[in-house]
Amino acid sequence: MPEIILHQYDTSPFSEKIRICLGIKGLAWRAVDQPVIMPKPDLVPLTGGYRRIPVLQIGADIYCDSQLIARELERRFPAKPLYPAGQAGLVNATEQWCDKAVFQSAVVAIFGALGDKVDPAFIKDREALSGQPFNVAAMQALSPFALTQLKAHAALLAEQLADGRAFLAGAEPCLADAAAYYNFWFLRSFAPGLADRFGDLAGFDAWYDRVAALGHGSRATMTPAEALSIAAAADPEATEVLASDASLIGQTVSLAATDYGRDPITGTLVGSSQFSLTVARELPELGRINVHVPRLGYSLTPA
Ligand SMILES: N[C@@H](CCC(=O)N[C@@H](CS)C(=O)NCC(=O)O)C(=O)O
Repeated sequence: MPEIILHQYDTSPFSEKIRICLGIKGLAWRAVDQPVIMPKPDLVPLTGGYRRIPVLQIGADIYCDSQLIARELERRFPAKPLYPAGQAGLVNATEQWCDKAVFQSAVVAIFGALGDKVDPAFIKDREALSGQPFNVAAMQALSPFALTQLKAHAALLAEQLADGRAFLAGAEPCLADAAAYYNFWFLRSFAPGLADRFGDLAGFDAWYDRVAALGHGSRATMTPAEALSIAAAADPEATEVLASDASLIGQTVSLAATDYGRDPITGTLVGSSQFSLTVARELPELGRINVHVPRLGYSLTPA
């Protein structure tokens, strides 16, 4: 079985979501630490342009976006399900909610609280990422409001836990817990004083501690050079194709996130499902690499 390689950095909240998923499944994996800001010379050759974190690598298959990474981990390692039977709707809705609305409130609350301590190089990088000003002064002004929003999100989670269940979907943890947890982990890691304010939400802190205690599975490290050589030595897995996409297969296309970090990934469309799109890229130093993105939130443009 090829190794699970996660391109990540320790302070990345979306990486924490996936690290908790790896903990839920009790998997062994290796972390390749990537830079927090551009350039990312050991990541971009693998992804073909995508710069966001995390990225999952299994051999010569590269999975972009935590949404698809969670789904791929489930496909390959179904034990200890991230999407428990009968709960997929709840899990997917919770993930969308937390990755968008809760994350946006967390960013404003945290960076507003950090204020002048935010590194100017980081600000410049994130402006390039989003195509918008990273306005710390505006975030400072909005931070108290963002905190009230975060607390209201936390209250919705506490409401779900009110019957005494251990985790959001019942007795066992799943992706809903990982997705709900990581924004509050982000807050506690970067603005610990702010996170103290959730203690009055019955059950919330105990749930947070239970998710934290799940851990990250069995983690080891890998150098970027080793990850690249593993990709070079491997062949991508066979891909499926949706009948409705058959006419596009074999065409050169660009795939890009539609929210931020829209750098296109250009290659030959070789795979599609309801949930993913796959392009093949041929590189002299790496051979063939298949890059997979989620369908939801990504555009496909004939190149
Ligand atoms: N929808 C993406 C969002 C990923 C994301 O925003 N990641 C942040 C780090 S947590 C990022 O890539 N920031 C810019 C960077 O690290 O270059 C996902 O779920 O993976």
